[in-house]
Amino acid sequence: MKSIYISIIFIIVSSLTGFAQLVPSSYENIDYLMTFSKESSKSWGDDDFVQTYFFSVPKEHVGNLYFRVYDPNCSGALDQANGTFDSKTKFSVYGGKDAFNHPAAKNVNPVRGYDSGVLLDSKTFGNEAVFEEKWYTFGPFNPMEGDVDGDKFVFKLLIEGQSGNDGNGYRLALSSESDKNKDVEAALAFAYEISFRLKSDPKEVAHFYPFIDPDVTSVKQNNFDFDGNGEMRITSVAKNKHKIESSRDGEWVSSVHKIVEEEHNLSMDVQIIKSDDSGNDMVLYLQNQYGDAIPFYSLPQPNVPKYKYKVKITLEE
Ligand SMILES: [Ca+2]
Ligand SMILES: [Ca+2]
Ligand SMILES: [Ca+2]
Repeated sequence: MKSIYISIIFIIVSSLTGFAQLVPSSYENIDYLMTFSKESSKSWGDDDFVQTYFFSVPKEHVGNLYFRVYDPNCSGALDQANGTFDSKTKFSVYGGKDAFNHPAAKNVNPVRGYDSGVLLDSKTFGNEAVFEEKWYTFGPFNPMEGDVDGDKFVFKLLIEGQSGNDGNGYRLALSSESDKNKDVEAALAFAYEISFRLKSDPKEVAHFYPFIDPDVTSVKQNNFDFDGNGEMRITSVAKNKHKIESSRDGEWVSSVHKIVEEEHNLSMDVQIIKSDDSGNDMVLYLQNQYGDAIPFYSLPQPNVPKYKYKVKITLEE
């Protein structure tokens, strides 16, 4: 009885605090997404000055949708100054045919067609103090304005560094209300490449949750500009803190890791562990054996993966 009672309390507390469509999520344990403007050197930690995020909503959802951005301006505590804050960042919401399904939309680089679909709304932010550590809301949108993908509608948010050379730190949320973050049931946030700021405290481990489809036999992880600042590893049902290659300042590195059947249809946990309290912005993406990028969900699917000892069952002696 006591355990049932505790479970009920846990569910209530989770529903109040566990915003499923907040990016970064509490599971990821990073401070902010980080997008630099075009005149910045890539060695500040952003390789292409464009971040793409997707939000999928079940077709049966009824009611308006809102996309919200926390601290959209580039001027203040969450942002990275390079000289004075003189950068512009454009936030755009896309729906309609091909917003998600165009192959370029899922490319890790802003190749031709990355901005596919119908532009529903956009706004460019500079160093306006009025947006400092405040939420800005796009919408309302009708779910049917999204790109049809099976039993879901998918929307795309593009965050593009424009003129200037500073880094814009921000958070994103999908919400069913305009003035606060309220989850849309069973909606998911995901991206194919993430450009982000790690927490300063080296005791805080960052986590990313790539989802492994049944046809994946190996993954190639690629990371940029970790500054040789610690180590990276993968945990899954079959990998126990498996160490992976991590990058130095301004460089890309990659490493390939075999996938076993037990890891299919689950998220893996890519962990980043810093060795000191320096500020650090970097980029991460994974590819399957065909070179296609693998989605990171802001929530692990179906939950945080744990290594299982003796996961391999051998039928013969
Ligand atoms: Ca500047
Ligand atoms: Ca900002
Ligand atoms: Ca860095």
